[in-house]
Amino acid sequence: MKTLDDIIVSRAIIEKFMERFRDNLDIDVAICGGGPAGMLAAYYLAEFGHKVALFERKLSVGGGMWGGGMMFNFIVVQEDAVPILKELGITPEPYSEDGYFTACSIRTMATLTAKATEAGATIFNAMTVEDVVWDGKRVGGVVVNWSAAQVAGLHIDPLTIRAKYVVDATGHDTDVLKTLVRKNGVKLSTPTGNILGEQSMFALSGEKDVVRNTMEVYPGIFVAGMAANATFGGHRMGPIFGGMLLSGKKVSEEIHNCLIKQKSLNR
Ligand code: 48H
Repeated sequence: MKTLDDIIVSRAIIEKFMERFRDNLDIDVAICGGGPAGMLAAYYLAEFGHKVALFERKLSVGGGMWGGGMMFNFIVVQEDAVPILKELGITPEPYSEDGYFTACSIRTMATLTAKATEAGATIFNAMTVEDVVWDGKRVGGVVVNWSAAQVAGLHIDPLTIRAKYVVDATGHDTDVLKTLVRKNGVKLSTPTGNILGEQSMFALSGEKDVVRNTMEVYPGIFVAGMAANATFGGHRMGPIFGGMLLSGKKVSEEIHNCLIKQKSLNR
């Protein structure tokens, strides 16, 4: 290269980003949060051929996976979730105790990120989902803004993404569902109609709960990962990640079935 024009560099970045953003204004699935559950949902939904975008408020996706357990950067997975990791190209190592496997948290998340984007999922990082689109009956998209604008406390209006389905995979906070309930007083499909809040550590129960609690909790919005347990009052489980992976897979399958049904009705 003989010359290097700074303006061409800027133009290339601006054009590519705008193209991508414009292309994702009307999508099949908007995933809120790029932890393991959200990333796995993005991977499978893209593999199914749906148009999926994931919005992550931090600069990097990965959520709580990078830190393993107390920053010891390994995760433990149980036997049920091993096939998922193998499908991604990660072979977890059997631990000396039967049924327990370990994997490097950095390699797992980096691989998952590569696989999800290769499959066709689009990731928007440094963007916060600050609200949902709601017509009084159903959630129909997300309202996004730059996380930096929120951190700076700037009064900047957001932009809107239309989506056939929304997944709250925001982890312990259940951030998006909380906003839906707080602003609109809607009744969820929980025993009280409200967000129940997670219970204390009990890994065995928490891991079962997280898969069972992964579902459409109000028309148009699903919960997955730790957000599912926080919604339905399931237990936390510490740094065992099989449940998060299985939850991400389950939500993708449920939404895939809904989208297939919708598409055949529209034919
Ligand atoms: C955009 C947002 C917003 C928002 C938050 O916490 P996560 O890793 O979530 P999961 O459910 O995939 O995995 C949970 C796991 O990491 C964990 O915490 C476990 C197993 N805990 C057990 C225990 O006992 O403690 O990721 C959620 C992601 C994060 O990256 C957030 O930054 C992001 O969601 N996020 N993104 N808009 N409003 N709120």
